[in-house]
Amino acid sequence: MTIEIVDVTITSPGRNFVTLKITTSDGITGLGDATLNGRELAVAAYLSEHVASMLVGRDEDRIEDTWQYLYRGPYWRRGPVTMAAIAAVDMALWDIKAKKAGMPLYQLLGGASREGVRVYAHASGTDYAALSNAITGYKELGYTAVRVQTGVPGLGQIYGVSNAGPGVRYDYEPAKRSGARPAEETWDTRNYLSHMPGIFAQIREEFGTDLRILHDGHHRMSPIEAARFAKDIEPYDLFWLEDCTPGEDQTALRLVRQHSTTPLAIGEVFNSVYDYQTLITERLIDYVRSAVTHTGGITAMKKLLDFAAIYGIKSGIHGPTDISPVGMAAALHLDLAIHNFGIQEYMPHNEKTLEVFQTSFTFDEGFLHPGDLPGLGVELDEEAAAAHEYTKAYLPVNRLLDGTVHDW
Ligand code: CS2
Ligand code: MG
Repeated sequence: MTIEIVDVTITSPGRNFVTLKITTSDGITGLGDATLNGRELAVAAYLSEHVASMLVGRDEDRIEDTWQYLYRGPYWRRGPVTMAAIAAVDMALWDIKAKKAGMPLYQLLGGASREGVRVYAHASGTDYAALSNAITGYKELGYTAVRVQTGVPGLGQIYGVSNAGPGVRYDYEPAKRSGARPAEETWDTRNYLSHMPGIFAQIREEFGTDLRILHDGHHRMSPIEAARFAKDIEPYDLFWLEDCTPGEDQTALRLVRQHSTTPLAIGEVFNSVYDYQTLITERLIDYVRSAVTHTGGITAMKKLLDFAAIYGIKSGIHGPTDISPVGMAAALHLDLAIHNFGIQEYMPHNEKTLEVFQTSFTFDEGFLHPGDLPGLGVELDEEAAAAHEYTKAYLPVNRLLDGTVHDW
């Protein structure tokens, strides 16, 4: 059998998604997520204009060869656009292979290594009271781990904080349909560094020590600020501090490690194993944060996580709403199968998205399971997808109080 049809679907049920669908000469279909938040059309064009014609006529079973063909063939390599495109092809081919085998994908990856996949929710609030209310809501839903983000006095809207009011919120979508250019937010690290340790102290005081607490620094601290912050929050026993400083400056994490034992997670903006090479071989991180969608797919992600396992580093796969249900399903199959699983991020998609993507993964008491349908277990309703037209959306740009552009 061979690859016969390659389709790219762009849909926007509340936010933009790019989905690749491959159909074989025997009519078997596979899906891949190619969503790159704020740059969706770049990946869609890369797939439609440059990759699709390379795939038609190829043997769909030759997944590794196709991956190498798409990675080395174009000469230019790595980067978020290329690796999201390769990821979508890879996911779709694994989906097809598992459907042909009549088994859920995790069975082809070695079978289940656990009963379920522990997930963490996003609890946020403009102040501690709103954050506390959100944490309580997620605990009541059965979550055993929450990421906590809160407003900072003196600053307006900042990353990660839903200002839609207290309680369980699944509707924080950072990409804004802001017209020709991104919305702008203002940031001050000094306010943040002095405010946050008290928030963690209040959380531990109110919720005790069992709850796993995660926090995302979102690239905004300098290495020495990250070292200070990681040291200041050590007493609050975080499950991880994420993106404490821009991770592409890999050796900067040596400074953070010298000052703190707070576990570190990095990598959601990375797209290849080479972005992690120093971080992993020097054990400068504890969790690999990449999404299957942004790192070249299941083939590449399995290799990356097996490499990390040698150094005692675990998975913490990225799972915000800008990873589609297809990308989330791919993550869950890997999460269930690998030995060095850490935790899975889970921001549930909205109802409209779940009308477009029919999923089979299930949530129970803080754990997800990918389900046992053959393949990834997700199908795309193309008619429903067509009802939601693409609308340009940008992630915000961050500036310091003096107007200097900063990491968002
Ligand atoms: C965040 C993401 O989930 C996270 O850890 O860093 O929500 C990130 O802001 C978005 O994926 C950007 O599109
Ligand atoms: Mg993050």
